Amino acid sequence: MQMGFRWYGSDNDSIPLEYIRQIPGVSQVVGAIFDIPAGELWPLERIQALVAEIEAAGLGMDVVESVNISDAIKIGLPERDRHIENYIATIENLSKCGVKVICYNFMPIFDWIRTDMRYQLEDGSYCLAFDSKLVEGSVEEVLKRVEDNSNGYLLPGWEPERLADIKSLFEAYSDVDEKKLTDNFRYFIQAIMPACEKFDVRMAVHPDDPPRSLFGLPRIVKNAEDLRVIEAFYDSPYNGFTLCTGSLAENPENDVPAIIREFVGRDKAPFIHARNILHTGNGNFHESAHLSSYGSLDMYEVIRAAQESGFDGYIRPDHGRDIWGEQGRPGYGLYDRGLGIAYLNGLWEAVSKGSK
Ligand code: CS2
Ligand code: MN
Repeated sequence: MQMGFRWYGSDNDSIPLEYIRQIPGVSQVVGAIFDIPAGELWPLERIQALVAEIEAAGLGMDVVESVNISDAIKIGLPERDRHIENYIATIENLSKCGVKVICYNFMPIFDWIRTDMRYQLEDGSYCLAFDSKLVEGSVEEVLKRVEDNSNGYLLPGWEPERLADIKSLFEAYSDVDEKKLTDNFRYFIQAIMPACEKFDVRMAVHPDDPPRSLFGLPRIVKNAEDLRVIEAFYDSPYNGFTLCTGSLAENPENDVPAIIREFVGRDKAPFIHARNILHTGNGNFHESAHLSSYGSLDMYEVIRAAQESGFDGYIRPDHGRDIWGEQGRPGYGLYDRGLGIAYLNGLWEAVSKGSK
């Protein structure tokens, strides 16, 4: 297991690499280049510069999150083939810089969605929360509501230039149902897999968050059944998953340790996001401290499932709360993710010693 920490780059992240280096057990930065639009090529020099900066701080960048998939690929527009060529060239460039895993998602239009970016918990800390009632209504109303709650930060995929065009984006998806999205996903995977094998880069799709349809848009990475369909597109360790415990657990029907056992057991999950959430009824939830007793997920069982199925990939804490007065990028502050790592390390050591 190698522990990582997501970082948005020196221009975009208030956390210095030197601090990340001081969190016990962290060897990896999960990084990305954020200013290149989906569909375009990541130039070799840009990746080299990022890796050099991370390595100078004594860390590595084996995992990139995300190389985003363009709407053209998801919708199946003619320019998808050019975007796929760029994706393949990006895989080659990443491989030249030592990258082993690409985390990505296949959600139409939006990445993860919360309705409150600064929900206060009883202990005074702040976290991200989701209230199903607040995603009812027109997309414009919902966007406005979420933006007003976003503490000045943007949710991924919520860049103003994209949102300005939200109506036409929705129109472009109007005939994309689950079947068509699945077909387009298969087309993409089958096109890039030979390059992944050649350049030794594993694809790891992140589950939809939350794992259900919103605004009438199809969602196809929600549960074990969906993962099996994706696995069958191309059965190879290079076509794998990021098992995000929080995202999957947002549907109480998902048995997260069982999903870990199944897909890690078949060597299809090179990357785990560890996060806890608390169900609050009616499909609502908020994120919580990582500790099992604070959320609906048993993190001991999560780590035990990973270890017992032979997990030797990368793991990172996913979102953390804002604590100790920090007002970080929502979900991506330093302190609570640091605490999460200390806890995950403790669980990992306890499970491994207990099984001897
Ligand atoms: C991440 C996702 O912040 C998060 O919740 O887990 O945004 C993840 O990076 C993407 O969905 C992967 O493309
Ligand atoms: Mn995640």
